[in-house]
Amino acid sequence: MSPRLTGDESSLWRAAIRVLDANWTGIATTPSPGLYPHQWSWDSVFVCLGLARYRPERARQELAGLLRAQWADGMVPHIVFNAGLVRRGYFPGPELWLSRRQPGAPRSVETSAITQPPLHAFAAMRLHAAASDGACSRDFLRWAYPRLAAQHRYLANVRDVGGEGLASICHPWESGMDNSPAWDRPLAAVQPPPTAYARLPVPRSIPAGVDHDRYFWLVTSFRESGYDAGYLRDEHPFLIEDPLFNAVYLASTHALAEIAEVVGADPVPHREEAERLHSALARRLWDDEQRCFHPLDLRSDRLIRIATIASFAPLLDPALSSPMARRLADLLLSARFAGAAGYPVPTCDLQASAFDRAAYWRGPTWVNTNWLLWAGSLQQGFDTIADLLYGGTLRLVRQSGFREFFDPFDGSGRGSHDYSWTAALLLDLLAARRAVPEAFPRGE
Ligand code: 9WN
Repeated sequence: MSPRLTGDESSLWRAAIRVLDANWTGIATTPSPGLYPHQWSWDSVFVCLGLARYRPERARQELAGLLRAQWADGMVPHIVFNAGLVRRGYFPGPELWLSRRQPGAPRSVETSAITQPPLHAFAAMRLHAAASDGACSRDFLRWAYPRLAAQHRYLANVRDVGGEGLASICHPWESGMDNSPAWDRPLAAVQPPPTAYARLPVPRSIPAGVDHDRYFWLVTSFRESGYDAGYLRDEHPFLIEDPLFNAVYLASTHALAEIAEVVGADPVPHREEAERLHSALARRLWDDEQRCFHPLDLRSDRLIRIATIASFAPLLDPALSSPMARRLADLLLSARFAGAAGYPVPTCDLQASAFDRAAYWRGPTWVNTNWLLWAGSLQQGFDTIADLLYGGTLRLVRQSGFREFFDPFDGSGRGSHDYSWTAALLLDLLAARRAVPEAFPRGE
C-alpha cells in the first residue's frame, strides 16, 4: 500500500476538513449545524481525535472547552450550551437542567447535569502522541491532567453505586446510544407520575409519548434532589452498568496512567483503577451463556440480555482474556452482526425482535461505534476485523457523505448531514494508514 493518500482519499480528507471547519463556532465544534447546535461531550472527544491529525491547537481548545465546563465534583457534563444561541436552538435546552442554580456547576456557562462516555483522557493522550509541538502539548497535558483525574474520581466516588469498580449511568442519554433497545426494559420500569399539563411538542423523532415523559422525569427528579449523589444511589430508578461506557472508562484510565507519567505524577493509582475496572467488567457484565457483554440493571439486579454494539466495546480492554475476545470476534462476524450486513456494524443484533434498520440507535450503523470497534480490534490484534471496519466505514462515507448514521444493508445515509464525528473519525482513519503530506490543505 502506498504511504500517501490516493486522489480519492485526498478529496475525502478535504471534504471532512470542510465539515469540521463549518461546524466550528470559534469555541467548539457542534455535532451538526442544524440539529445539535451546542457542544456535546463525546462528540467533541471524537472531533478532537480527528483534529489531532491536522490542527492540534484546535483539538486542545475543543477538549479544554469541555473541561472548563466541569462541575466541582469532577463531573464533565454531556452538553455545554452555547450562550450565543436563542433558547429554542435545541430542545431540551438549559431550562431543563437549571445548572445555574447548582452551587457546584460552572459559573461561566450553562450545562446539562449528566455525563457521557468518558473517552476524554484517551483522546488527550492520542492528541499528545500525534503532536509535533512537544512543549505546547506537554503544557496542555499538565493543565488537563488534574481535571481528567477529577473526572475519574467522580466516576469512582459517585457512580460506582454497585461498589465493584464500574460506573453506572443514570439516563439513556449518558450512554450516548440514547434509544438503544437495551434501555427498553429498565425504562419501562420507570413510572413517572401522571402529568396535569399538556405535553410539549417534540420537535423531531426522539422517543415519543410515555418514553419521552420518562426521559424528562428522570432528569427532573434528579434535579429536584439537587443532583444529589445519595439520591442517585438510593432512589433514582434508572441505574445501569453499561459495557460501552465502562470499556471507554477503562481505556481512558490506561491513558490517564500514561498522562501521569508525562506530567510527572504518580501513575500507580490509575493502573490500580484500570485493573479493578478490567476485572469488574469480566466478572459483572460478561454473559457466558450468550458469549458477549451485557449491561447490568442495578435496580432489578439483572443483565439486560440483548446484544448491541455495546456488547463488543470491551475489545478496547488490553487485558481482555483471549477466550472472551475470540467469542466477541465470532459474534461480530456472525450473521447477527457484520456477517449479514452490507455495511457493518449494525448497532443491534439483526436477529433481535427490537432490530430496526432505520431507527435511532436500534439498528443503523454509526461511524463512532465502528471506530471504537476498529480501535478495539487493533488492540486485540484482530487485523482482519480492523480491515473490515476500516474499509466498510470509508465505503459508507464515500457513498453517502458525512451523515449521522447509515442503513446497515444498503449504506444509505440517515439523520443529519455534515455530522462532525463522522468527518473527524474519517480523518483519523485515513491518517492512521497513510502519511498526510506536510503541504496538505489544513483548513483555516
Ligand atoms: C441527546 C449529539 C448527540 C450525541 C448522542 C446522540 C444524540 C442527543 C439527542 O445526539 O443525543 O444527548 O438529542 O438525541 O444520541 O450520542 O452525542 O450528536
